[in-house]
Amino acid sequence: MKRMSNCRLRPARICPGNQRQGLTLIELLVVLGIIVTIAGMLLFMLNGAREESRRLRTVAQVRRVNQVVAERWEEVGFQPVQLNEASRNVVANALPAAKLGLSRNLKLSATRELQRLEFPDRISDLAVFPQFGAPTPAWLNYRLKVQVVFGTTDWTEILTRWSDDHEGAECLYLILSAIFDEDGHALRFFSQNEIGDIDNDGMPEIWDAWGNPIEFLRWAPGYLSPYHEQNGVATPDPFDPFRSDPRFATPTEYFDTRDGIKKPLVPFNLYPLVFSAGPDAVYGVAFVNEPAHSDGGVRKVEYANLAIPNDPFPVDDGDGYMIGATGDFDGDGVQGHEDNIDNHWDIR
Ligand SMILES: [Ca+2]
Ligand SMILES: [Ca+2]
Ligand SMILES: [Ca+2]
Ligand SMILES: [Ca+2]
Repeated sequence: MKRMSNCRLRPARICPGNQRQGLTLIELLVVLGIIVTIAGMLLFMLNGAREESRRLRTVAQVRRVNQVVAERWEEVGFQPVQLNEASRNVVANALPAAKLGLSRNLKLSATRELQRLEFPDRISDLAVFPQFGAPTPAWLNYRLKVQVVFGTTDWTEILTRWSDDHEGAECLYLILSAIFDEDGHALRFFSQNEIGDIDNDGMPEIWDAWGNPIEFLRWAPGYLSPYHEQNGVATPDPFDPFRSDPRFATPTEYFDTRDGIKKPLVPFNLYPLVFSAGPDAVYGVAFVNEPAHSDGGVRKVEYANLAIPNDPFPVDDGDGYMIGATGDFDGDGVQGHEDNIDNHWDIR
């Protein structure tokens, strides 16, 4: 009885027993439309949440890497250095008035050499024996690990197999595998699914939450950040307390990517750069070998190594870019670095 009376009040089509049953096509389409819209919104929210969780995971990874690297960076940079025999002879043969300055300058070069050996960021840092100082235990250890990975001590063979794609990320993997505390090496902070080999050359990298290698540059003088004011007067190189780098007296020029103007370069504070390409998988940083750039857009810039050994402050690559400079290198109109996650901007 109750059902009958209800039915009179309702539209005819939803009552059983009436002639028209079900929905009209238009109504069906409207309902479907609403369902699709709601599903789309849910999916959008879910995707947003998933992207946010990836971002947070990657920030945590970069923070972990940075903790390990920063601690070691200070240790290495402030370590007292001894001059090798060749350098001592150079000082001994110098004019008395020049001895002190020369000795400080050579010690600065020795410190930078130490930074290079302890923080390799390219294959050549490990393939070529140091020209300026002696090999360090950490450097020999990295070499040994490379030999184990490739199963040979023949570096000619290693160099045919170890590709320079993502070499910074691969060196970072080696660095973390060789830094120990009382509980073990620093790689233990990363699970198996955070480590992979994206370029299939046998040498692993640490992957961000989007499955791309976390890249590494020991010196990134072109990278603009709160650490890199590019003003050696206000924020000088902390490892050069006597300002013995000759450019303090006679600055060379560098290309300021902010305004495109060449300016006098006075050596400034440099800090290692650890960075994820972010959701767009594009690094947009000069030097990094990006697969997306393989058709000529690769920005591979070398550190200068001419008059000053291991000079971290090259002027530019002839195209106006210093190592670490950012830009739209694949020319698609998007600055690839803007969604990156790094240890300069994102974990302070
Ligand atoms: Ca590689
Ligand atoms: Ca690899
Ligand atoms: Ca990016
Ligand atoms: Ca781009």
